[in-house]
Amino acid sequence: PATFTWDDPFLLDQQLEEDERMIRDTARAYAQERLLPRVIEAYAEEKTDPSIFAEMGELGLLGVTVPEEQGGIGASYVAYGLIAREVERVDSGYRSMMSVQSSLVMYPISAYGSDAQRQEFLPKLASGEWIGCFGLTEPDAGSDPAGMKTVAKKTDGGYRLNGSKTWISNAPIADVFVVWAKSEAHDGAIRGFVLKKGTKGLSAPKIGGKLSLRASITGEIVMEDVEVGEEALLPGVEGLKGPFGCLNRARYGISWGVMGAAEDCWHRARDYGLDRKQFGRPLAQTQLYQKKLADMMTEITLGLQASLRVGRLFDSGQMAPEMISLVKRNNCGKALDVARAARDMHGGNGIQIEYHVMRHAQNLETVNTYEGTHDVHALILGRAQTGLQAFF
Ligand code: TGC
Ligand code: FAD
Repeated sequence: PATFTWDDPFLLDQQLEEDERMIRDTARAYAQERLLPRVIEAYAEEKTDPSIFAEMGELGLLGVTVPEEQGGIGASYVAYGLIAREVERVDSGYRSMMSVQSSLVMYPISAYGSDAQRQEFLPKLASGEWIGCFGLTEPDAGSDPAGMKTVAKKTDGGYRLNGSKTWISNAPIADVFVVWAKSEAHDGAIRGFVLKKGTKGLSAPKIGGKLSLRASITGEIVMEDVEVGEEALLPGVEGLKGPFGCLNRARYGISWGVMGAAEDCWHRARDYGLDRKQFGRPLAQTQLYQKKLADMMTEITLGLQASLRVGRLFDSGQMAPEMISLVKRNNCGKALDVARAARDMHGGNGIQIEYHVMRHAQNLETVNTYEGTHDVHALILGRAQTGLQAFF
């Protein structure tokens, strides 16, 4: 029989293409060498470093699936997932910064934008010179974005937007705002608009006091009579399928990302159990500790294999959104279980920031909630198999 590789049980590495491995290695080196050393201070002080976007851009880690002629590198969805895994191995907030820029800002401009919008925005978003954000959620419309109140009214030569978005990643430091609004000129259909920082009536105050995702800044988007020209409208899509098309990509990336955070917790728990002795033996030599490590190894191995499969289906044009609900939901839930167990296995040290595991657990609370909560994805999967929708 072949030798068992404990940290890659199903030989995932072997299933990757050479260019995917190279992108993965670039992301891993950057995350470990440049992000890990600053995460404790960033998290403790709730400080977001905007220069991270330019650093990622320089390495080609932003918008990797965007075609080359539009400013991306035309890489596979598997490569995008591998980047998310490496960045989130350090912190979910850093992955959030990357995935909003890539899937929620560059993707809609690439897929639904005009040539002029692509030329104006994509190169600067790919280099990280400009930071983007995505406004869908509102104070009274979270799981049910169809209930949004933000409106765009037709003016001579453009639109006037009014409304507010909340819980928006990157918003307070953003240069580019992709926002979704009900457009009166399109029979009240949901349309996307690309707004620029500095436009009169547009502001993005920070939301403070988060006990999760503290390395990633979050804010509101307030629009008070924001006047834009026709060129701000994303011409290529109408209806909720616009924002959902972006969410499919971001949710898929999250399914990989959370496995990276879970792997970090698993490896740290294993190392801790090998070092720490109680009752005259390493913790890792007790049955309960080994059972927890076995559960972690199992869920992470299955979760990564599932995300790889969905990524390959994405790349071959066979992705169905329900596949993504399945892996987003399950991998987030399992990663949260792994992080909480790792916290417990570190004993008192587990609550200390230097041991990293509680930070991951706190972050994963957000990741389990955003981009469709664990239960909302259950309802999507329930509807898919019964034909009955149970949302309302
Ligand atoms: P429903 O009737 O199901 O669909 C309305 C229209 O949308 C189409 N559609 C999709 N298209 C593409 N991909 C998908 N995944 C799609 N899901 C639905 C659908 O075909 C239909 O099109 P059409 O042409 O027939 O009109 O819509 P519903 O109103 O019943 O919604 C159901 C529900 C609950 C599943 C949905 O609203 C939902 O997913 N809610 C969760 C909201 C959410 O995920 N918000 C995320 C906000 S962004 C965010 O969190 C970013 S955090 C990023 C970070 O920091 O990393
Ligand atoms: P609610 O929808 O009010 O849900 C509350 C609870 O009720 C949940 O448990 C939910 O599962 C449950 N529930 C809701 N409906 C049903 C139902 N029909 N049946 C059973 N249970 C139900 N949004 C953006 O647009 N852009 C961003 O960049 C962004 N970044 C975020 C960053 C952070 C740090 C956070 C916390 C959120 C972010 N969000 C963003 C918002 C996020 O997508 C929403 O928080 C999420 O969609 C849930 O909406 P809600 O908070 O309004 O909760």
